[in-house]
Amino acid sequence: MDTTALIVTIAGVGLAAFVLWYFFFSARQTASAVSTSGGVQEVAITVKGGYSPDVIEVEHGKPVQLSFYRDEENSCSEELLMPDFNIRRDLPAFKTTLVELLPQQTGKFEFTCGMGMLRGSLVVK
Ligand SMILES: [Cu+2]
Repeated sequence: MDTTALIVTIAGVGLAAFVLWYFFFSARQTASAVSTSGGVQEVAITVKGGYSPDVIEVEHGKPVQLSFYRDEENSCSEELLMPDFNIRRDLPAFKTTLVELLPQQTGKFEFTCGMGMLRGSLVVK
């Protein structure tokens, strides 16, 4: 193996490691809900090639209001599914859509786009 091949190999391995790190670690963003005086737990989520934040922590037994702002027209994210809460909602582009739910049980509940490609989770404590 000559020097050029070695450099290309190292660069390739480095790039692969970066891509893995990016998808599995850096993309995780956790946010805790902020309770209003009325006791509603509010979280704002931006939808653009994914959900940001994509891990949302709330407390059980109190109403939750998620406001999804869809900052793109990419059809991938036009539908939001929260199967554990029987929620299926259209998210119009460049608009905020409010999704309200009452988490009764603790646990981790996934939400995804209509195709299951974009993923986030609601962690109920
Ligand atoms: Cu999708």
